[in-house]
Amino acid sequence: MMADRENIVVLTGAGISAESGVATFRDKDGIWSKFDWQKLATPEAFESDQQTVYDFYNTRRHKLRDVSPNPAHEALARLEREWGGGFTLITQNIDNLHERAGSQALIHMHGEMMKIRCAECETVTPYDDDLSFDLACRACGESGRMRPHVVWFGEMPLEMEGIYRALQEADLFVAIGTSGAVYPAAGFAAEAQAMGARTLELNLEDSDITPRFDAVRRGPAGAVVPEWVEELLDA
Ligand code: BV8
Repeated sequence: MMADRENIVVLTGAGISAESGVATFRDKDGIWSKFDWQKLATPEAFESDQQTVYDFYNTRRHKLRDVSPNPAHEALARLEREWGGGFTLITQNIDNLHERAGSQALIHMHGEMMKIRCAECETVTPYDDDLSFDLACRACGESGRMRPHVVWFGEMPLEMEGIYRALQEADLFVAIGTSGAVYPAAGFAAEAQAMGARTLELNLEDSDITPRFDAVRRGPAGAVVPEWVEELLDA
């Protein structure tokens, strides 16, 4: 019986958005099998070939207009609404499907695709249209220096303090649809476990961090997540 006052921390990765039609990164025909992350998702890439980085993110931003949250996103939003204890949702994803499903206690540790940031003054702005050199920063006026508000390789993920606080207080840590290939996110299960949390992995298949979990459930997130949430709320 899960006491209502227990604190749950959920970490999601690209696998939770796969059934919505958003490409994952390391599956068979994933994004990094077609594109070189070193040429597209690093600050150096942005400095050396800004237009190519713009094209890469504009293409993905366009695709986001044609996809919707799936039952896994909706189940997590329901859990947040109906759960009696603490609930924190950390996502590695830069899509906006969790918020569109109604999640609010949400940490986008790798940033958000539908926001842009001035590379000069760091001001972040929601923005739906294409990234281009013509864009000027509304805060400092600098033009041609707007970048996706996304954490690239080698950059510090966002809200790390809040994340480590949530991991410290977690009674249950659940990873959904992540390969456990990218740090520091891939280290969260071990950290939570070391601080006394039980750990559960919901994934289509084994990941790099499966050995870190007390329990695993295998299957597509769209089926496994609603099932798990139903059980939790009915307990
Ligand atoms: C950092 C935004 C210091 C961009 C991303 C050398 C140079 C520089 C850095 C490093 C280096 N060596 C190591 C590093 C650290 C590096 C790293 O870990 N590299 C890896 C490759 C070794 N990390 C960093 O650079 C990070 N910053 O370290 O700063 C620091 C350290 C500690 C504390 C503070 C600061 C920054 C990393 C962020 C990079 N940005 N994304 C963009 O999206 O364009 S990372 C990229 O991978 C994705 O965004 C995603 O967030 C992330 C993880 O991928 P997953 O979400 O797990 O997706 P993946 O495709 O891999 O897996 C899908 C999973 O879903 C699979 O398990 C599959 O089975 C499952 N699945 C599929 N379908 C379904 C499903 N599950 C359920 N249902 C389904 N239907």
